Amino acid sequence: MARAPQLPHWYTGADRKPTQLRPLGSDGRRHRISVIVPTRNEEANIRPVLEWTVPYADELLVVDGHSTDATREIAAQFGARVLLDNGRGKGDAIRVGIREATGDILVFIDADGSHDPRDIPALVQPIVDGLADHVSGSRMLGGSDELHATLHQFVRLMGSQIITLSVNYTQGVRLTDCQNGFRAIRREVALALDLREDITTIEQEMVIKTVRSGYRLVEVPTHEYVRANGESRFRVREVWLRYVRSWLYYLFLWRPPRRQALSNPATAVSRP
Ligand SMILES: Nc1nc2c(ncn2[C@@H]2O[C@H](COP(=O)(O)OP(=O)(O)O)[C@@H](O)[C@H]2O)c(=O)[nH]1
Ligand SMILES: [Mg+2]
Repeated sequence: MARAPQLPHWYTGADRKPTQLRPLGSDGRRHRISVIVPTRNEEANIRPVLEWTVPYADELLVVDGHSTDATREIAAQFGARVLLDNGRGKGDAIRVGIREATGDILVFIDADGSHDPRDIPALVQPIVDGLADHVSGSRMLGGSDELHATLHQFVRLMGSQIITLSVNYTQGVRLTDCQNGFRAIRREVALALDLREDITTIEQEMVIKTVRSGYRLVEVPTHEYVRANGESRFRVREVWLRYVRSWLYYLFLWRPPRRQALSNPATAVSRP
């Protein structure tokens, strides 16, 4: 007999109260939040994630990687606009989401239960308050249940730390996590970054391009929970070369385009 799906820890644990999102900027502008959820065969995980995400989303986009299970049907039941990626990976899905979203603030959250939707206000608030253009959840500040247990996870953590250190030392910043999938970003900025990566390397692409373009990147602690059911498709041995190539390319060879309308991010945030 099939086992009943596990609920994510944050859903059942009574650790914290839900937090409120205040979408009204200091200039009186009401920001619109689009939450983008990349999915691939997440029928066992997606319900609690969407249930607790819906209250924060003016628009909910599920960008699906051609799931062969009921993921898309479940997403539609939660009122999500369901789109398909082009079959190239999670980065592809994120780029589709950025292109299709209509909100001025985009939030990315995984569908596997690794991220607690109640952290969404903490990610969005610095943008609403005009203090950041891009807010990344940090597993180093918030803790991770997925990065420490096995040798594979340890290798992944070490790689991620080396990349973060290199960004810090070359760019004069003090980041702790360049590869988390839980983040919020102004849509204008996400478009201006002209993202190209097809797989999870898009996370470090977003962070490095944000810093090198001079946009304001802020980190907030977000805890990473173990995926509620099933297994991650991430395999270090399959993707490490793509990670190394994109890391070195965006950090040393890529040239940030001249910023035009966005040259004063503070003004851009408060524009009606
Ligand atoms: N649309 C889409 N989503 C994907 C793809 N691969 C993974 N995802 C989703 O991206 C999120 C993170 O994937 P996961 O396998 O947990 O990787 P990890 O968290 O980096 O170990 C989950 O919500 C997945 O369902 C893909 O090819 N297309
Ligand atoms: Mg995961």
